[in-house]
Amino acid sequence: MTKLLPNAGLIALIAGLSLPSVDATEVEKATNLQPAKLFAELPANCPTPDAFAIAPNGSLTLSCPNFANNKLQGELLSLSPNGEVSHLATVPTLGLKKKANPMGIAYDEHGALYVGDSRGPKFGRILKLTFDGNDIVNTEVIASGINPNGLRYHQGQIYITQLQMPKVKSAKTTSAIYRFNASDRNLAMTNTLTDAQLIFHTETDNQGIKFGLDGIAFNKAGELFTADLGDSEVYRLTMDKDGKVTGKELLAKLPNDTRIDGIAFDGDDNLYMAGFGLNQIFKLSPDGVVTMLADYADNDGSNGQIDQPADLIVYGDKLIISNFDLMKGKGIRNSKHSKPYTVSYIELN
Ligand SMILES: [Ca+2]
Ligand SMILES: [Ca+2]
Ligand SMILES: [Ca+2]
Repeated sequence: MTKLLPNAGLIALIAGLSLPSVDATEVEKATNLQPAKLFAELPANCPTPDAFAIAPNGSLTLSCPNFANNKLQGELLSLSPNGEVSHLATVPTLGLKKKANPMGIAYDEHGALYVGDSRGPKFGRILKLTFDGNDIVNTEVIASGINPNGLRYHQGQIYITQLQMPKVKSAKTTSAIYRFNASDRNLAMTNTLTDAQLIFHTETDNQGIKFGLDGIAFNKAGELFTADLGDSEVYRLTMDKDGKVTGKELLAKLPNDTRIDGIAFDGDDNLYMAGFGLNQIFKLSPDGVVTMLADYADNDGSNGQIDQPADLIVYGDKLIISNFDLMKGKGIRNSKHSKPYTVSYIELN
């Protein structure tokens, strides 16, 4: 059975961040809302950085889907702890004509990298890259026929978010989470609700922003969390022993224009959220308190300014944030895609 427990007080508080009646014990606003610094300036082959994973050697791996320039390839960059950038690998196209669009990425305990190749619902797929040092020695397809966005690896399983399901005829936008075994190969998905690997789906109420489940993360206890971008909601999901989602609990509801994208935990189970729409970063504490950590005006990303944050990761004592800086339009604070291409950080301690 699906349970939904909206925290009415929290919803009211976040919706009214500027209201004097806000109870500061439940929702806080950090005193310095422009705390971000430049972690790395990215090369010309990474104009739209997306997701992060910590590599076996302790460096950060960054995915570059490069939607801003289709003449580029899909790239993976390596960032050292002090922000030095080097090229890790070009994501193989495996016979397809168009470049790969690597988005969500995660390493397993053996050092293989799973990549969400977001090339549309027909040709999109999950790849497994096996490395020898910095060289890709094998690329395999776990599954295709889905358009992955967020991706996590947990206990031998790969979990991905499916932002939209255009084949599902419903009044509202349908989106989903799929789960694959790391040992799966060449599975063909239909991108409909009949796929056996689909473990959860939902509908996005806000039809002004037709994107659904995007961010995905596990806490220390192995509980699964996800964020609906169009509704700017964060859920905790419960799964049965077969991995099917049996319940969802609403933990936070932000204004729709926040557009929560990537989410990531720290070691104390604080959940950080990338506010893609309005250049904001939020923190949700385990006891349900939401703090706005960053709030940036429209900018070009220089000096570490948050410029359309897509995803984030806790890396040592830093919260590292990718600046996607591409989408614009109604309700989106970003007005222009431009250099510099950057990764920002916020000091956590
Ligand atoms: Ca995302
Ligand atoms: Ca910008
Ligand atoms: Ca920029």
